[in-house]
Amino acid sequence: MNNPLYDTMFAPHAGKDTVFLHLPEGGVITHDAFVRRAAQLAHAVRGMGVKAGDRVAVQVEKCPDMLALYAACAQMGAIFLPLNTAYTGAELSYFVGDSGAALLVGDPAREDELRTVADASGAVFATLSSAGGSLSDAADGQDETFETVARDEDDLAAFLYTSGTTGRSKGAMLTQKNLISNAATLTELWRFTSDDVLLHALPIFHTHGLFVATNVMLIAGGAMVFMPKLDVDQLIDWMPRATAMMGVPTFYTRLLDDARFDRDLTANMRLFISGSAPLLADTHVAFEARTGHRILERYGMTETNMNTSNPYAGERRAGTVGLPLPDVELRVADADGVELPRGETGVVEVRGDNVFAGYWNMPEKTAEEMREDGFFITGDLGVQDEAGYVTIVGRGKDLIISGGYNIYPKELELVLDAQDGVMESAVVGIPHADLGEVPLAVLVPQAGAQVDLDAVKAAVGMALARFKQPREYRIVEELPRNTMGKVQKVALRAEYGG
Ligand code: MLC
Ligand code: AMP
Repeated sequence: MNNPLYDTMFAPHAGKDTVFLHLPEGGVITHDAFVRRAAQLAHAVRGMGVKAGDRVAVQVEKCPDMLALYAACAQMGAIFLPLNTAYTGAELSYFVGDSGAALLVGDPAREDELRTVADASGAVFATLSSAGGSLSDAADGQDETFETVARDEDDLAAFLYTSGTTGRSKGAMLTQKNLISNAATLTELWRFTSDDVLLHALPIFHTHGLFVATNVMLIAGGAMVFMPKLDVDQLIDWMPRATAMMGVPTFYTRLLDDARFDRDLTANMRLFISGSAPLLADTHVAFEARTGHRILERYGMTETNMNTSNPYAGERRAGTVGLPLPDVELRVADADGVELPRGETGVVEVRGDNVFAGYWNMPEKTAEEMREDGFFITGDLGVQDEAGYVTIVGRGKDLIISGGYNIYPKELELVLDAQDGVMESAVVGIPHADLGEVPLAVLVPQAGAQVDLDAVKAAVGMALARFKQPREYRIVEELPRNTMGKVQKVALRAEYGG
C-alpha cells in the first residue's frame, strides 16, 4: 500500500454516493464529498507550509471540516494532533510548544489568544469552525483531488496528549498501524457494516470519538449522525433511524433519566457500546430492564487504543470489560511484570499492534511504562477470571475520570501549591451521580496565613480547563499521612467522598 491509513480509511470512499455524515441541523455529507473536501483541505494545509511528518495541532469545535482535516493530514502524511476544546491558552501553549507543531488550527472566536500561542512557538495559525475560517477559505476552490503522500504503516499518524502522574502531559505517538489494526479488529468484532448508522455525540479529540467510533465507521463504510455534543433530545430524536451508539457511562445514565427512552424507541438499535470509564453494573442492569439491550462494555486507553471487549454474540458480563481483543495479548502482572494466576489482582499489561510508539521526546517516560518484552504497563488494576473476562478493580495510577475525561491530581496540586497562603494540597476524586467522579481539593494553609479561596479558584481558572477544576474545596490543618510521610488519599476519599 502507498499510504496504509489513507488507503484503508478514506480512499475506498472516493466516488461513493452513500451518506457518511447526517448533520442533525439538516443535510448530509456523502462519502465522496467528504473525501473531496479532505483533498481541498490537504492543498490548503500544504499551502501553509506543512510537510509530511509535521504536526498539525487542532483545537476547534466538532464539525465536518475538522473530521475532514484528519483525513487531509492522513493523505498528506502530516501528524494529526487534536486538542480538547476546553483547554486554556496556558495549556495549549505547552502542547503546541512541546509538539513543535507547524500549524495550529483554532476556533475563530479565540483567534487573538490562539494566534499569540502559535506565534510564541513559531507555528503558523489558521482558523476553522462550522461557520468557516481562514483554513476553510483557503480550502474552498482548491482541486478536489490530492496526490496521496506515500507513508509506511510504522509512520506516525497522530499525537494525543495525555496527562500523567507527574503532572506533565505527554504526547502519545500513534502509528498508522496502531490505528488501522485496532479499528479493523473492532469493526469485525462488533459486526459493523455499511448498513450501520452510528449515533456520534462524542468529542473527536480523543481516542473514543475519533479512533474507535470514526475509524470503525470509516472501515465499515457506514454512516454517522454527527452531533456537536451530547444532547439527549437529539439522541432520542435520531434513535429510531440509527442502529448503534458509542458513549461514556454518562451517556447511558442520562438516557435512563429520560422517560422517553424505552424499548420502543430503541427497537431499531442493534448495539450500545460503553467505555472510557467504569460502567456501574447497576446501570447495565437498569438499561437491560428498560430497553431489552445489554450494553457492550469495552476497555482501552490513549496509548493502546482498545484492549478488551465483551463479546458481540457471547455473554456480555456486567461489571467486566470482557475478553482481550483477538490480536491483543493481555496479562495481569505483579510489580515486576510477572504474570499472576487467574483470579489474582494485579496491573494490567498489554502487547500488540495496538500499542503506541512511545511518548514524544520522552524516552525515559516511555521506558518506565514499557517492559523489555514489549508489554505496556497500563497502570490499571485488574483481575481475569477462568473464562478470560477482565474486571478493572481500580487504578494503580493516581487518576480521576470525570465524564470520561482524565484528570491527574498532580496537575491540579502543582497549581494549587503555587498559590499564596497554600502550604500544600491534595486532590482526590469523589463520587458524582452524573459524571462518575469529580475532583475535590484539600488545602493546608501556610502557618499563620489565610487562604483566599476566590483567588485560588481564579488562578486555577486561568491555568486549567474547566472540566479539571475542583468541584469542591476543603481547608484543613494537615493532611493524613502514613508512617513514610505519604499522603493518604484513601483516607481523604473516605472522609470527603460522602
Ligand atoms: C463538561 N464539564 C465537565 C465535563 N464535561 N466537567 C467535568 N467532567 C466532564 N467530563 C463541565 C463544563 O466545563 C461546564 O462547566 C459544564 O460541565 C457543562 O458543560 P457541557 O459541555 O454542557 O457538558 P456536557 O455536554 O454535559 O458534557 C458532559 C459529557 C462530556 C460527559 C457529555 O464531557 C463528554 O462528552 N465526555 C466524553 C469524554 C470522552 O470522549 N472521553 C473519551 C476519552 S478516550 P460549567 O461550570 O462552566 O457549567 C479514552 C480511552 C477509551 O478514555 O477507553 O475510550
Ligand atoms: P485515557 O488516558 O483518556 O485514554 O483513559 C484511559 C483510562 O480510562 C484507562 O487507563 C482506564 O483507567 C479507563 N477506562 C477506559 N475504559 C474503561 C472501562 N470500560 N472501565 C474502567 N475504566 C476504563
